[in-house]
Amino acid sequence: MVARHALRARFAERLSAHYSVEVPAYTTLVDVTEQVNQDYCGTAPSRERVGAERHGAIRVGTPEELAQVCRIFAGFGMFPVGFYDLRDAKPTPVPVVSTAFRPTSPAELERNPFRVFTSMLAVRDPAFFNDDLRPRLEAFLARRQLFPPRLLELADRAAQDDGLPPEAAEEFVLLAAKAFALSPEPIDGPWYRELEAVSAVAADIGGVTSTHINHLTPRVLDIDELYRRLAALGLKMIDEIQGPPRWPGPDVLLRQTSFRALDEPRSFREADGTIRPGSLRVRFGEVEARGVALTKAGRERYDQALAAADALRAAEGITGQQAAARVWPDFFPMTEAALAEQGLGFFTYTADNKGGVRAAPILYEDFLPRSAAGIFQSNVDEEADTPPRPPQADYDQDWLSGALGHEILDPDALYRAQEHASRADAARKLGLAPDQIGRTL
Ligand code: OOG
Ligand code: NI
Repeated sequence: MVARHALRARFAERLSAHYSVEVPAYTTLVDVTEQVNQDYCGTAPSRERVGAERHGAIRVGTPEELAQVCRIFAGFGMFPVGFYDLRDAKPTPVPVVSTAFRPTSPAELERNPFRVFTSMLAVRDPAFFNDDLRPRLEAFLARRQLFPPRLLELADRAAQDDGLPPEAAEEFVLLAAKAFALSPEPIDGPWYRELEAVSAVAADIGGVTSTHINHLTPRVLDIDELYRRLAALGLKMIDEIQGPPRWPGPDVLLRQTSFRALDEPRSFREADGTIRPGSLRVRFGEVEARGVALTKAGRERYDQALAAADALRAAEGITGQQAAARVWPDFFPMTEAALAEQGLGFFTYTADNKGGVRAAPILYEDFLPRSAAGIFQSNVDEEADTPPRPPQADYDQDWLSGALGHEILDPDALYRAQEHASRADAARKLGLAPDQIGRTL
């Protein structure tokens, strides 16, 4: 039997191999990331894990497609965690609602933490799609088949048996990777452009008959250094780093940055039936650095810090990262110990032999809606002029769980459970009550 975690590792590897052929700059990104990680003198908790660590992003069009994605990822031991609504993103809304598929237990994350940020087009939302366009978009999406029945069948078997025999395992990984590879099919030119006028993301999802990995992101241990090295190599970094700033205190949550990929050749079928060569530039390279997972109280601080940084940035005309670095000490303590004591971050607690307790930060395994919106935005050629309007269709977390046929798990609850289990364990070893260990929940 090939266990699900091994299937997941092979799947991530295969996607990475495909993607480096499709987007050559990705190879540079991975190489430089590996150099930076090697040079990094900090204490990386698990070098093995970091070396293989990737997240991908995919985008689908319908609840049915999303339910199929959910079955495929379940075959790799990846489950929907977190709900992200990017329709009210500022300054430009993105017409999607999203979740992330990932392993959920600490042991499975350690084996291979591959995760995929997965978005579904908000077709029903009249803020984006009017009564003329919507039925045609729905009909287009209803006609396509993203995943062959055999892939779904193998996925269901892998999920049920927690793995597959070697031959079926190979077939499963192959079919899954193929389903997310870029299709050479000509694109319907007029249709693609009509959607593009509404939103580049809508065209990327609903303008073609297949889906594809939009980006594949390695994890780096020093993202500022990586940013400098990539820029020095002449890669066009489109953005400053998104998320928390570099500062002397503990890194929290997630910091990400990206670069524009080059034009990718695609052919277009025009209205008169001719096929003409063209190009699209929707796929890109992204890299991320991960820090401590924050509690609800910590997340509130984070939101306050971002708001303060926004205000400072607007007032002084400095970059978002500069502004965040200035305001950060007003909101976050300088040490991990203080993050734990103040109940702002999640930690695991381990009893040592001398009756003491060691706290270790729990890594943030999820995404940030605002950074995600920034990543979406910064990588489309020119965003259509979608005026910010409140989302109008009720795509909420419950609705998305129903569409998936699987409950969307709450990231906060997962971190809390992990912290709680470690505290209970340490307490048992030391003959104490769980709430005597570390801070009280
Ligand atoms: C997903 C964008 C979000 C991230 O890292 O926050 C994302 C997409 O572009 O489809 O991947
Ligand atoms: Ni990403």
